[in-house]
Amino acid sequence: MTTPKVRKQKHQNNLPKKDKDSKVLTAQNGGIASSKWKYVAAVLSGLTLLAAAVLKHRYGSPGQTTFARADVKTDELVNSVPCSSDYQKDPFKECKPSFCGRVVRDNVVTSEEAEHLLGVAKRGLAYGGSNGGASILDLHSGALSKNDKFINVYSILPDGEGFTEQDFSIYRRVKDKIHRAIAEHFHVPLTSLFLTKPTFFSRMNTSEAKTMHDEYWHPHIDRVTYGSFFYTSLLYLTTYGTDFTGGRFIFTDQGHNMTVEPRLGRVSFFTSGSENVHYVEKLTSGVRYAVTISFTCDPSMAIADPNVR
Ligand SMILES: O=C(O)CCC(=O)C(=O)O
Repeated sequence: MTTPKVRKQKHQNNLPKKDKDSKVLTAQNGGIASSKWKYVAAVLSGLTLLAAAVLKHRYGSPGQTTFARADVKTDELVNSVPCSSDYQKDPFKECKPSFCGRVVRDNVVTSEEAEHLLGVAKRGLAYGGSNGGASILDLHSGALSKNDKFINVYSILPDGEGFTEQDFSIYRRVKDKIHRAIAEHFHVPLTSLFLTKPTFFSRMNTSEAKTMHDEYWHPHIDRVTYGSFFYTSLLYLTTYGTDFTGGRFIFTDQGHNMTVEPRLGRVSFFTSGSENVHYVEKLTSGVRYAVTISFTCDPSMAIADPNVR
C-alpha cells in the first residue's frame, strides 16, 4: 500500500514528455506571466471596487435600496408589501389594514410646523435627557428621559416655563394632518382610527447606551413593542447628512433593506405589523430629532389630544 505522498511522486515521474516540458517552461516564464496577470487583476478589482462605491453612493449597497433620499423632496413615495397575518384575529374590520406598506411624504407638514416642533423638543428635553444615546419626551403623559430613568416633566417645570397653547395647537394640527394622510392612504374612515400612546419626541446622539432604552438600533415590530399600534407615523425634525450621520431608518425586508433618510418635515407612515420590521442605524455624528405619532383601530386604546397644563 502506498501513502498519498508516494503516489504523488510516482504520478509526476510518469508524466508524458510534453507535460514535463510544459511544466519546465511555466516555471521559467512564470515570473513575467504571473506579474502581468496580477497587474490586470489588480486593475480590474480596483475598477470593480470603484463602480461598487459609485453605485452604493447613488443607489445604496447591494441588498439595500434607498427608498427616500434626504436630498430629494418628494410629494409621495409608496412601497407596498404583503400584510403579515398579524391582523387576522382583530375585529375592527373597516379600520385594520386591508393592504400594507410604507409611505413617505414631504408635503403633509410645513417646514414652519416642523421647525416649531423641533423647538418644542429641544426646550422640553433641556429639562432632562438620558445619559445614553436616546432620550424621549411624551407631551401626553409628561414622561421625560432623565439620566437613567424617566421623570414627569409637568412636575418639574418651574412656574411660567414649559409649553404654550401655541405649542399644543401646532402639535394637534400636525397630528390631525398625519391622521388624515394615513386614513386616506389606507382607505380607513377617519372616525375609526384613533390616536394612541405612546406618542413621543425622540432625540438620538452618539453617546454610548447606558440602559436598554438607549438601544434604538434593534430590529423590532411596533405592534409587539407598543401593543396598540396599527399604523405608525414618524415626523422627522432634522435631516440626515446635514444635522447627523448614521441614524437612517431601515425596513429589514427579507434579503433586501429599504432605507428612509430623515429630512426636516418628512412624514413616514406604515402599517405596524411584522410586515414592517425596522430599526434605526446607530448615529455616527450629530443629533437626530423626530416625533412618533401613532394610531390604533381599538377604541379602548385611544387617547385624547394633549393640552396645555
Ligand atoms: O425614529 C425613528 O425613525 C424610528 C424609531 C423607532 O423605530 C421606534 O421608536 O420604535
